[in-house]
Amino acid sequence: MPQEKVIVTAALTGSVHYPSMSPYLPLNPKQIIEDGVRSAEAGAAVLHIHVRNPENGMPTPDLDIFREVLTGIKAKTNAVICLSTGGGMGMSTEQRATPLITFKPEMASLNFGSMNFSVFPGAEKIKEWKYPWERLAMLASEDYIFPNTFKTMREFLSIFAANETKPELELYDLGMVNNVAFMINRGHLKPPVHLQFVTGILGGVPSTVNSLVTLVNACREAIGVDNFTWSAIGSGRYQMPICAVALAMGGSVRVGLEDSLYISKGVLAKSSAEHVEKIIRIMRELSLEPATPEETRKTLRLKGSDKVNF
Ligand code: KMH
Ligand code: ZN
Repeated sequence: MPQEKVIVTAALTGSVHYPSMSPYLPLNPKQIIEDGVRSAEAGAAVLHIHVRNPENGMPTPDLDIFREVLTGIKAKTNAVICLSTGGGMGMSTEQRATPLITFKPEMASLNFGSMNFSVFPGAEKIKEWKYPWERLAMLASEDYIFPNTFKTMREFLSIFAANETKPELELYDLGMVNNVAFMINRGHLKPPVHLQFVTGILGGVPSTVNSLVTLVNACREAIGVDNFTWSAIGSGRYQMPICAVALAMGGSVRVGLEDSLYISKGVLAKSSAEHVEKIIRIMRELSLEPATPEETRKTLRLKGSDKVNF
């Protein structure tokens, strides 16, 4: 049976899209804050946050930029902040962990296995580059392995526990389900865990109905039906179709410019808020309601926005 309330997450800028791909990708703190506030007003209960160097749009672990964005969003919305610990390509594990340790958010992403993570085919479509680093970074991703070893995951999980931050486990492939079950069995993770199934990344599962059904069923078997909540991401063109499948299966959804730059065929989205409005229109047609931030805190057992360090 589908759930009645759906947690809508807006992922505002991420690190897999590049400034040359869309003039609407928010790059500086003011733009990220504005898009976050608009997305929350449109009905997103969770805002997933990366930050970028305002000079050139490159993903950065800079704590001052994070602080500006986090405090700016918190001043204007009650939305749950879900910090990224995936960071950007080439960031060290320490650089990915420091924002979590510093700001102690209610929630943060945790990528649950190492994988090829590539965006290089996208470089062929770009005619004019805004910044020189973009082309080099995109092409370098052909040889990139996103490192999330068992030791890294274990160390991250102890940081999450020490800060009472709820991990949102990002699963890109079937083997990662096994990683979750293993970490629960070893006592490094306490159920119920919250999972984010990511489809359509080159290096992970394709964006198909079967991928999502297989991942969810594998979790039901390996982790137990009552031991997880979940949400789904469809990358690029498959953002809305995968979210629609997730809704039909009783899951929650993530939208936003981190995952797709388009709002419809050939039309760039001007803000993640447009995606939020669109998925909520689809939800209402399916008699589903968006969860409020407070309902989300209750469902995911979050510590509360008064216990973060920003
Ligand atoms: N960029 C997405 C494919 C993270 O930030 O830790 C997954 C993601 C991971 O959001
Ligand atoms: Zn992210």
